[in-house]
Amino acid sequence: MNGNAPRTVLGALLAGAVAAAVGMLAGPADAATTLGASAAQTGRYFGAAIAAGRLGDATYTRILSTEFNSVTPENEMKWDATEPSQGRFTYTNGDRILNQGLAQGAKVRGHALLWHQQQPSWAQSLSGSALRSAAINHVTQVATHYRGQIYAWDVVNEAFADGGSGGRRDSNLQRTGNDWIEAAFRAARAADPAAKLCYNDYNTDGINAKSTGIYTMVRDFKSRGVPIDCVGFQSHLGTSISGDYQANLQRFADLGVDVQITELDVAQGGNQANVYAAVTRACLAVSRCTGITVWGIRDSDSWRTGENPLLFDNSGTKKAAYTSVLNALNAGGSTPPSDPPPSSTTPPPSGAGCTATVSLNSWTGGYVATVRVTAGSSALTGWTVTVALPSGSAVTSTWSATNSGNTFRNADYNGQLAAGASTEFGFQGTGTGPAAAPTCQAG
Ligand code: G2I
Repeated sequence: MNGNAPRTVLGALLAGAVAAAVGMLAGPADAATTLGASAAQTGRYFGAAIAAGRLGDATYTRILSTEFNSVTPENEMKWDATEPSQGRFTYTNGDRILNQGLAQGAKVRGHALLWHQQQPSWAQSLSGSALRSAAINHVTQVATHYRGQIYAWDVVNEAFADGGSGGRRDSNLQRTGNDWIEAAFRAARAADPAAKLCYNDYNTDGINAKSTGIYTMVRDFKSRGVPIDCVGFQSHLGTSISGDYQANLQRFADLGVDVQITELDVAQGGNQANVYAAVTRACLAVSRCTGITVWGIRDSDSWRTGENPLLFDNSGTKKAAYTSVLNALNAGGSTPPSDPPPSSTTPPPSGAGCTATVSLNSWTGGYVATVRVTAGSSALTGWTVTVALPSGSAVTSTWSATNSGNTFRNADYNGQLAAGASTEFGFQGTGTGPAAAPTCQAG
């Protein structure tokens, strides 16, 4: 018995020391210990660009799944990757990124539908209307493949010129006509009404000629009802940050779009941790800044070879910049407004036959309607939905149904519904969308 006494005392001392250490490490009750969890405390995400080719690296995937609640494919959803020859689409690597994101409960940012770089060679050799229709088809096909699964798409990337002009960059896409950007946004909206649609660019990290050119375009789009929901600020930064970084984000947010930091990396130098913290604080201070993405995980994963611009070193160890970002996130900030619930109407009580509900994604001058058809107490072999459209509204495109004016019939593949089962179709229209519940008839 006596022999046990010293061990008991030692055990008690050890237990006390461990408890004290745990208490110190735990910190304030609401301090989260990963980037994603900490950002989520204010309703934001913290993401990383990831590469399909690195998903077999255990250190990489451990950090990815622990720290990040959003992912962006670094290259896998670009035009050259998804449509290597015209009309032949390959989604293997894009799908790997998507599935990794979904499996870990992360948002997936799509990047990028149209860009003057990383075009397949067949597209580089096109021009004029052939290029325009190939580009719009590309947007439609890729956004349709990922329909319903992408949080936000970079629909158009880097279309503005550097320097003082504030104008568009010359490119094969620009030479198809100045309206190529809005055509791309409209096609993306029709293909995936649930995704937020972003314009994304670099050297826009303050109020300057380039960011003002983009600001003017976004303001014009909002005033004419071109569907745009967000602007991405890549934020590939050097050793300092512009004093009006936050003010620049705010002026875009004030136009009625979300803003996102989409490709953050910062040259390593004495200031790296401070610059990272300043960007984080700026996003947190702007209520419509919905999240931050860093462009890679470890320094060795970065496109900026030798600049060590990321939050983890080559061996996957957290850097000072990591700690400064986590602390800034844990200090809290404004809360993004939650998305307005889609306006929806109440279905009539269900019996035999069917019911339909509609939800709207509207902008000035247009809308996308998603209609959910639900079978009543008996199975259906077909359905017809009639939607009352206000005067001045016309249907311009329909998917997963055929229409004649405001009457929609099931497509070949979604007419048969078991009792109580549902399907969806959608349409895009001009003017304002339906305000009353649609009617649904079996057959
Ligand atoms: O350039 C940095 C970023 C600027 N904003 C748009 C981003 O999409 C862009 O990302 C980079 C990727 O990080 C690089 O990984 O885009 C580059 C292409 O412009 C990517 O580089 C390419 C190489 O140029 C190719 O040779 C290589 O085959 O990555 C490809 C896949 O590893």
